[in-house]
Amino acid sequence: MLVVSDEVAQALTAGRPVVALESTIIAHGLPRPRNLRVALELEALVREEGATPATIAVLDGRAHVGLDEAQLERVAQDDTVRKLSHRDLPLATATGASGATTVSATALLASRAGVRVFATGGLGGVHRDWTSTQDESADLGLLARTRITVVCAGVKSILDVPATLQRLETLGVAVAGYGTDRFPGFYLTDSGNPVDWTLHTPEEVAAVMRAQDALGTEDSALILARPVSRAEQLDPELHDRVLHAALAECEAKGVSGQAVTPFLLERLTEGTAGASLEANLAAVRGNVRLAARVAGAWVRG
Ligand code: PSU
Ligand code: MN
Repeated sequence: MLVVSDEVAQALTAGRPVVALESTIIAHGLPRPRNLRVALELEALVREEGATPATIAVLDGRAHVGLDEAQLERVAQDDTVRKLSHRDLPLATATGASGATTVSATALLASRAGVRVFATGGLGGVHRDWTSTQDESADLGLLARTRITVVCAGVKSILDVPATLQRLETLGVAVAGYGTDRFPGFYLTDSGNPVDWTLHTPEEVAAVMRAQDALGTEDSALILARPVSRAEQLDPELHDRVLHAALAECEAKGVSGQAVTPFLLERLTEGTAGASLEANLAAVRGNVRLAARVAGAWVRG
């Protein structure tokens, strides 16, 4: 059921660096037709840094680790491609469905295939209306029991960031800022929250990964939070204004479950005339490059 592409399998066997990439951001997080160009660009960035990209998705009931261009096109363009979190994987594979994988499903499949480093934009987390909806992304629980390093720009700013950080602490997931002691805010350089640990080089990150294994604690993740630069971030005032309108609209329209995150991301793109999209892409590009360097340091041991 797990189909590892020849290119990814060869890289893993030869001990070359591999970076897992998620597909939900492509299928449901970015507008078309830009999403396909971004998917190809992210893979090219991984290669430029000397690593092999492994974009992950489920196609016709088969979980793929490493997609070719035609498969990436399907993920980006096919309306029947669902959004799959890890709980959906057995349902999708057994019924022959196709779907893009969220952070939780991507991390699970990457780790099963032996890929240790994964890059994305922002993690899912605790939604702001948690007390009434109990909407907490499945990303958090899965990362508490999966040995993978996720390079991200923090958690999506549409969320309750302090509550998400608290949940990560409770769940025992390691979190470190990359070159910063502030937890990044996805579109924003700083979420307004501190982070307890700061790492400065890919080699230092790889050393933490080795320490996780050496200590033999439960198989949890390492979250490496890399901020988007101040020059590339979304204007914080514009961000707050548009987000508050989007959250109100989400509630008024009764959007719930898996639809919440794509709805809010789309409203932010529209409400900022594309500025949030550019900040999102700047964050993802930087994360992908850093993940490739971390994967390099990891395999060099
Ligand atoms: N990061 C982005 N854009 C996205 C996502 C992350 O820059 O679209 C996706 C990830 O796949 C993440 C998902 O796992 O949003 C979270 O969705 P939910 O809140 O429904 O768990
Ligand atoms: Mn959710």
